[in-house]
Amino acid sequence: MKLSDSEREACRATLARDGVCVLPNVLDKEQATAMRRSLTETADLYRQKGGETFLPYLDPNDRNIRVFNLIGLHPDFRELILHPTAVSLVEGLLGDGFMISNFTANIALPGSASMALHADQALVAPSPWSAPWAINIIWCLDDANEANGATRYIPGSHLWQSLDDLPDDPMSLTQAFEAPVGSIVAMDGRTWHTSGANVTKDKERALLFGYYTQDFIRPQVNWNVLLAPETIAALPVDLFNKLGLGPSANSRQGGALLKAMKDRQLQR
Ligand SMILES: O=C(O)CCC(=O)C(=O)O
Repeated sequence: MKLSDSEREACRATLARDGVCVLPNVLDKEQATAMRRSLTETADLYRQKGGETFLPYLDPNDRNIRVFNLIGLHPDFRELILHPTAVSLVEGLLGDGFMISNFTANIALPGSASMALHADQALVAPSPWSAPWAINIIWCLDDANEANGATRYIPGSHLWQSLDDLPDDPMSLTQAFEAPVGSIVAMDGRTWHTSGANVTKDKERALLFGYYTQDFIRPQVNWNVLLAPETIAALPVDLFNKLGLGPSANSRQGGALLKAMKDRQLQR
């Protein structure tokens, strides 16, 4: 699905107002089912090789299955992270100099409970959080709703600039998003949120979290270390660059500044 100008504008307006915007039908049923299958296979294989999918520092019990390093573990996720609709939303908020900071999955099984409330931008940059420097693109590989533990967020909390702006009982302000399988949910990196509790008997909730930041922020993972050399060697050039694997690192703003200075000198 390619976003029309009016869809992009509507999403941008909702994101600016609430800090979250749901966009349905980005993947059709068949694509979402295939991606869900890839996720299950990836999680199973990761565990078979000795990887741990329960992370006690994140989740209160083992009913959340966490899969990190999706980029390294399956080619489908290498493609998904630069899906044109996702990129268009990311660029709408951050501009085209964004980098890929992380790509992870959280499958909330029946009985899973909420993690700690947090904002992802606050995890990677000091306050004040006065501009959007990060965004999550959440892929819904199952229907997501309040009962099965859809992400809970606080509408408008992306405008809070520091911990001082948090109210006394922020959890009471959270609401779950509702999004059918195949949707993406764009979430401003400053939006305070947490995983919901899955109180169903038998409904799983698989979400993927593509996390993108401005290029002056160090990614959450070190892709050079995390990805196998043969994976890096086979990456398409756009993904290679957006993972920051090329030789130049934090030089984009500097390049623009030097050019501006030169232009000024030429005018004298
Ligand atoms: O699974 C969720 O709904 C939220 C996950 C999350 O916020 C995180 O892993 O940082």
